Amino acid sequence: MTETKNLASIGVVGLAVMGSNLARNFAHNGNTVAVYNRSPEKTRALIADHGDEGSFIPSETIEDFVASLERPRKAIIMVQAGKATDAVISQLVEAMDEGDIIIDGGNSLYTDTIRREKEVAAKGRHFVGAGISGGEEGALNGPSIMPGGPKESWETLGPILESIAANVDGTPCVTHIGPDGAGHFVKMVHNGIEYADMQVIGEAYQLLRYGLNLEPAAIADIFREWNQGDLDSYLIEITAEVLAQKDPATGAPLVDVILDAAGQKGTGRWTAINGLELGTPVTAIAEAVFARGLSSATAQRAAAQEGGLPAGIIDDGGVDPDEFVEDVRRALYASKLIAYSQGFDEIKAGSDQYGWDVDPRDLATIWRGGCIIRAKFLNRIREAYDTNPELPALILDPYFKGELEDLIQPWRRVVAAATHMGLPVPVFASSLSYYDSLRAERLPAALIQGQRDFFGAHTFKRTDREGTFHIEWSTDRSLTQTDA
Ligand code: NBP
Repeated sequence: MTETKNLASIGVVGLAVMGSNLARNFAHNGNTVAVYNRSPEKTRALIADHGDEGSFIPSETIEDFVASLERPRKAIIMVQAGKATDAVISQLVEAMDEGDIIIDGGNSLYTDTIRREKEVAAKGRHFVGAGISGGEEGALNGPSIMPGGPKESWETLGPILESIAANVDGTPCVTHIGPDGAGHFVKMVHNGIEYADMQVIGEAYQLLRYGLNLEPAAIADIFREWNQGDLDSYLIEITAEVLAQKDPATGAPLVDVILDAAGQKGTGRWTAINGLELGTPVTAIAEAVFARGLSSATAQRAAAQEGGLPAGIIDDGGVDPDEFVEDVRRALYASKLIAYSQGFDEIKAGSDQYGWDVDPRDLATIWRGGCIIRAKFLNRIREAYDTNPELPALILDPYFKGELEDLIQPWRRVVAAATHMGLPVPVFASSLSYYDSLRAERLPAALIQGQRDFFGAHTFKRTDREGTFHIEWSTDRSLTQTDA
């Protein structure tokens, strides 16, 4: 291919589920798209099945692919995260020229993105790690896109990414998040929030199903109704669809024939690990990741059931069924609020640590469409950060504080009832404990500091005076100031 031919404004490398749909989305929106996949069959299949949907330039070598791009060349990598991404980056760096832009649209770990940007920049090319959310459907019809990387690259890339992103109230669901790994970091936390959001929906289902003994179809109706109010979101909407679905093989409710062992690909786990590393409690997200892990420990669960672990006295929690449905809705809403509040805390902590200057308003804006956690509720989050960009915690926003006035009592009732019913609600319960910890005037951390000083002379601070202190525990138990 020579450069006198029509050139593509953007290229996509990797034409599996995400890449092929993204390439079609670019083409549908008037862009000429260069496409390349390691195995040429996928490239040929894309052109055979969808070549008439827009302007594609297929290539079967990376060199031809690069030659088919207009300058500065812009190529989005949509291959498996990890080694495959590194391999494709090396090939592109080799084939491209100074000033060209390599975009990694996969679910890469943000620390890999930071490393890659340095390596690619050292070779005179630009590198942008961009989180892309929305799965297959989003990639085709409009995802939410979270690009990091240098600001100059955003100026070149912005218009083309805006052309394919989801759009809410005239605003595209894409913006420059911040330098180097900021985009992938934010996408990671987005996925962590998604884990928590799915788990709280699961816990609500569990309570209605096994606490109130409602059938899946009846619970589907409840979720449909919930989707008309504060909980209006993509995840609640699809939950109703899944619960209403019958198994084509047996006619039983589909949810009853699906093995209850949840899979995961790692982004939730990264969010939890990162929360631990930053010292930011993302308990709702971590509990959701652990809940998936526990569900998949099928052998251990079977042994626990066979072993007949004592359940204690189980009862119906003394609940009125109608009131309980509404209580569960409120407990779900409250726990979800905690998950988002913690997720935004983690983003702030990461942004501070790496100097990214991420604006929480941008996230609340671009997550309103295209992505899996899209929800009406994000408008409220945007308003909260619009009013006070320096909010110490999302739940301290006056609107959400007002909501919590209505949510707190039902939330307590539901956690108590779940305990009576013997039903697990790890995120509902841990989120309530987090909330009570945040509000508590005194925490048992004082006792822990005393213990640490006892066994390890780790010292402690006092409430009544400045300085660092130690008790001579093994001798006369006198007080010494260690920093005097
Ligand atoms: P996969 O993650 O399943 O990756 C398959 C693609 O990677 C194929 O094009 C394959 O080429 C290519 N590839 C591999 Br594997 N090793 C390669 C190598 N060494 N060199 C060149 N190409 C290689 O694809 P996906 O599900 O479309 O996801 C793409 C990216 O988007 C991933 O990072 C994923 O985490 C992320 N993502 C996925 C979703 C989703 O809903 N699926 C959502 C959001 C983000 P081949 O055809 O020659 O084997």
